[in-house]
Amino acid sequence: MGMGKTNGVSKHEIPSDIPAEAHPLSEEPSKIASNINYHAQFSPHFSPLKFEPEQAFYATAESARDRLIKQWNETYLHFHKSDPKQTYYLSMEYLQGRALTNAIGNLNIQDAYADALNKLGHQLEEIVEQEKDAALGNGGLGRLASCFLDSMATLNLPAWGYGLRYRYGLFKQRITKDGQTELPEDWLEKFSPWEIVRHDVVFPVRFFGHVQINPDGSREWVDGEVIQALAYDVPIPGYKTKNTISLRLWEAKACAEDFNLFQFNDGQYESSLQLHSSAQQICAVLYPGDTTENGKLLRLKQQFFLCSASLQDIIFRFKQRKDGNIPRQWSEFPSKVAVQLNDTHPTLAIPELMRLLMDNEGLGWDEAWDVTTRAIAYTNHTVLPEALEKWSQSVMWKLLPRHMEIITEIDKRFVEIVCSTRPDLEDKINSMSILDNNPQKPVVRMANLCVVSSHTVNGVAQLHSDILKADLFANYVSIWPTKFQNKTNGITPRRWLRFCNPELSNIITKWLRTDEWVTNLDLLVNLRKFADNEDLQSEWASAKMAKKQRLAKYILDVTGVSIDPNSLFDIQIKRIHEYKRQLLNILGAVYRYKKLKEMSPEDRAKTTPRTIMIGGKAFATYTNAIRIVKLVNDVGAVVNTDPEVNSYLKVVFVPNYNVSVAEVLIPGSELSQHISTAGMEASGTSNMKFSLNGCLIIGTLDGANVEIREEIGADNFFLFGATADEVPKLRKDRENGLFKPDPRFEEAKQFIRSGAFGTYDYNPLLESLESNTGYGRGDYFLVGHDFPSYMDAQAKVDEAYKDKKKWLKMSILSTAGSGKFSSDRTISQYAKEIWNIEACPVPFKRG
Ligand code: 26Q
Repeated sequence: MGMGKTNGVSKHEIPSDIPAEAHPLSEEPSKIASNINYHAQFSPHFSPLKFEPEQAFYATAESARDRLIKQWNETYLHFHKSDPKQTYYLSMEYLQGRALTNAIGNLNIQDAYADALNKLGHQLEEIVEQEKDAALGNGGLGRLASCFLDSMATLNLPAWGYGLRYRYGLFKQRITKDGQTELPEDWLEKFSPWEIVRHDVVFPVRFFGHVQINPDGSREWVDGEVIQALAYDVPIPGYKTKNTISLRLWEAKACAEDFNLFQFNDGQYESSLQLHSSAQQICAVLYPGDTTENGKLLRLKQQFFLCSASLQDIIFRFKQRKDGNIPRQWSEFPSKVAVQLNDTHPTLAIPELMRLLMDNEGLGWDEAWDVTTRAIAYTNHTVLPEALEKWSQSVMWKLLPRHMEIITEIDKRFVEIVCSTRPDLEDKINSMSILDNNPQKPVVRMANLCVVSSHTVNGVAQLHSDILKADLFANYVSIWPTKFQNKTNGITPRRWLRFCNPELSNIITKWLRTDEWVTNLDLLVNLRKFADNEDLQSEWASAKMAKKQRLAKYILDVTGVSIDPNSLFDIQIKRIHEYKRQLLNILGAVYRYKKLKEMSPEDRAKTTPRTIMIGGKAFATYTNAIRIVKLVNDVGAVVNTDPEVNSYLKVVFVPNYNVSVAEVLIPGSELSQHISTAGMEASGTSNMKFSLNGCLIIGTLDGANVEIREEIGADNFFLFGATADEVPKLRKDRENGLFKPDPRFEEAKQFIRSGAFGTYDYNPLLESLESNTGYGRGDYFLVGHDFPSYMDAQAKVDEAYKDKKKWLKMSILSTAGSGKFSSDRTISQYAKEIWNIEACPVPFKRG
């Protein structure tokens, strides 16, 4: 049915017994099919004669969107009537990935959609692959924001996300013989079926200009350029609940008055459209940075654009939800509004809220400060000094003159109070102040502004929060001992197990005799008692094998490399960064390869066959990261084509790592590497995703690894490396020439230097691993120190894998111990301990 050749336009034909009729809410497959057909025929995006997988995807997505819109309107109305305290999550990044499986899965209507598509001659699995990832983020921080939205919706919390609608998301990575090249990622090439433009929600955002003092003494920011922020809403459905919240993404626009028709008619096209072009730049691209200090004015404009538009919207809603005709008191604001800053990127929300309250609403300083500090909370995601945002004071004065007045005043009051009440901190105040007035390079320290102005500051894993308190923010802790909290990150079990790994999910549901684990992940501990059960183990092994086969097929499709599903699948996927130590991984692989080459065929046959997969994007200007990508590819090219060795070892670089690729890799993984230098990875979240899918971890005591190991048991974790408190001394020793390298480490480096993997100049990269050289910082990331214990841990992995029963047991125990890492747990803690908000479920109406 449906496939035959018709008029030369499309191979797929919609069967004539399926009328094109709108049935937006029916749950019956034939009516859903009609509704999909209706969208295919009447949506203005494609010719109605086409019903290829691509058109089928858009029509299916639009039919799912019909349901979401209904729930989403009901949710908005319900929140409006109930008037609860609401959280606004401000983030420069969201890594949403694909939305179709998630939407119909959360609506619990997946099977009916699969049936409906069958009737239309398509397969659901094929259709969902048509969707482009929405990659409006770089990595962990952006994906965390997306997991949080899923949990907020699922927990029925009155909460919203705010972000920017970047025209181009994170770049597409292509691998050539020269390594990585970057291409623009055109996620809106056709259109996104999930966003709803809100032409009625527009706010002006000003840049530049100056501060005017009015006759009554009030201050007002005037002139400069004014750009319009237009809202696009993406509905975020909760799992098996009516609650559907919003991710509001702002787009920058100039308005018609800004178009100088006179100039245009005079042939001055560029100047006539000057503001239009200025507006277009703001949301043109996501800023691709995980560390590097770079790109100035435009990034700052983006940050302010997000903050100003979002706060105007929040204030508008606060005023709109009044009690009858009685206007709200401003003192009520913090009991109605919680604003969470996802890192320092939206710090300007602080002076912007102060400005709106004082200059627009007429509040005095003290009242505005009280309201602001009680509303705002800040999450830190890094301790790397180069990733702590600092903005040039002169750039800030130029772009945001009123905000700089306000920041200066916040700083002055803070310094005054510390100096008058805490003489013991006198010698610390220079590092604690918000303004760094170093005449060489005066800057605003955004993290300090956040700490001073927020009621709560949190880290993202226990170790990270401890380091923040002991180190980065130690002086503030002595002033505000209760301001600092930990909120260990989490991941949504819907996307990261239930939907990406239905095979394993069904086994879990069968053995737990309930699917409640999907919203109560702690129930997974009940798998522990079956960890030795042979039936469970054999079901577990087949589910893993199915996912390994799918992964092998994927790798073949995208790289042409054929990998053996019977080998140990070992994966490291994350942004390429020296502190994450992909270099340690590849040096280990190089050493393994060299030893395999030296072995007799008999000895080789006794080794554990391994497929090492490494994926991740490198920031284009981060030279060493780019070199690491090249090295992994070069090692792979040699190893994979070496007939002596390639049935025992393969090394694959997985191109263009993103959310959808992760959804294929993680379920098929058996070992994953989380091997950052201790103290440097704030949390990590992919470690949680792997663990949840029954993958074992080789890792350092860093970030959330520490807690994962606690939960699943030390016996089930391959630990190695220095601990965070040993790191400073080891670095000193290294500088002082006290470090004695392990011969295996020297051998691996020497093998690369010998040209075994080609003639590319790897010296700068390898020199970064040496002490006191011109390059790098003298093995700052301690690859050399950790190499021997890493290799020992890898040998234990090889041994453990030989004992299939033991490995399966460890795998089951990994899943069983992952309950803590649900983002539902994380978000419940934020709701209770930071936001002070409560669930506001939309009632299910009868009939
Ligand atoms: C900073 C200044 C200027 C321009 C860009 C940036 C910038 C942009 C993105 C700085 C950092 C980022 C992203 C950071 C990030 O993804 N951090 C990760 O956050 C995760 C969620 O908490 C943690 O699990 C990871 O450990 C952390 O690396």
